[in-house]
Amino acid sequence: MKEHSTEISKTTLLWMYEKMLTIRLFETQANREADAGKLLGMHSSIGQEAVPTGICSLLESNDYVLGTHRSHHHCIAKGVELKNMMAELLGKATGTNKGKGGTMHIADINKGMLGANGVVGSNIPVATGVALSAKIKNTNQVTVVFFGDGASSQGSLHESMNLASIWDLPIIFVCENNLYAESTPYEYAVAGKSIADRASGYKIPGITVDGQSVIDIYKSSKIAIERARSGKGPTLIEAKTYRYKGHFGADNPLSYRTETEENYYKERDCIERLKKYLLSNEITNQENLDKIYEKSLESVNEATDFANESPFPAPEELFSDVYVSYK
Ligand SMILES: Cc1ncc(C[n+]2csc(CCOP(=O)(O)OP(=O)(O)O)c2C)c(N)n1
Repeated sequence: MKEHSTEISKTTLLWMYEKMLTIRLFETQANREADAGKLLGMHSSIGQEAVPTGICSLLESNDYVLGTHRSHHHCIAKGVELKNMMAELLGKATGTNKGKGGTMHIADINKGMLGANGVVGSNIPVATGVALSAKIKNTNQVTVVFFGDGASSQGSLHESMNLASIWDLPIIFVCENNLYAESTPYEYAVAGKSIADRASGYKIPGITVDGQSVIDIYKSSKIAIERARSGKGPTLIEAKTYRYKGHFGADNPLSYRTETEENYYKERDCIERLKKYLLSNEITNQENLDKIYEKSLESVNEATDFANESPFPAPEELFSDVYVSYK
């Protein structure tokens, strides 16, 4: 999905609405599958849908995205098939990674999704290398790497921002600041409080944006993507967002945060906000939004049936795909 005009077209706005809704419905269903004991260790991105949706609405299909342990929303926004994603979550042979990666290691190179990754901060230097490769090969591709506020204090980000700056690499560092790294508040763990401000030490733009507003994300990332694509170098975007659920499935009862705080963010829900915008500006009507809901739900239900009906990988597959042959 790409968009070149300054204003956001109706097509893009509706695309963003459908994407965010699909991510939420997919994750709601994935949580049900987890509750039924079919998958373990799922990190939900519910609440954070706007961040990759706004950015990916501007990317070309051959641009690259790299994610984290919490990456279902990155994958869906970049266009990975729901059927293969759900199958991967359930460890099935039809999954994006033949059922061997699971929820934290989804990748689909054909869609430009180079991988989620369970090791915090580890994809940032990988993405920097990907951007370096695009620059050397002069392919005009942009790389976007997502990470959390916890990862923002890892050395890997700082080394990567430094190299990306001196080499003017076509990369966008996107921090989804959901206020907590597991149960550690970012206000405690991030010196200086602002993650965006850290960019100034590397002479690159650092932008703070309301991560609950897909329109604000779109506008900020448009500037960053144009900068990267025109050879001017990287940008760091800090998107202030919130995960509605626990860090992962077993993180209950969330005693490290308050109901007042949760409600504050839920009242600014990204899907509801875009819906209000679309209706109050008469860009669409409720009937059309209902149709989008039905379509999204159907695609998630189809993906779930596909995943549940798919076979597990054969035992003899255990040691295949471990190493890549470059013959
Ligand atoms: C190198 C490394 N250290 C610790 C962990 C354990 N761990 C998994 S997720 C997480 C918190 C990450 O927080 P953040 O970067 O803010 O991302 P979020 O979970 O909020 O999306 C930690 C410490 C890990 N997976 N990898």
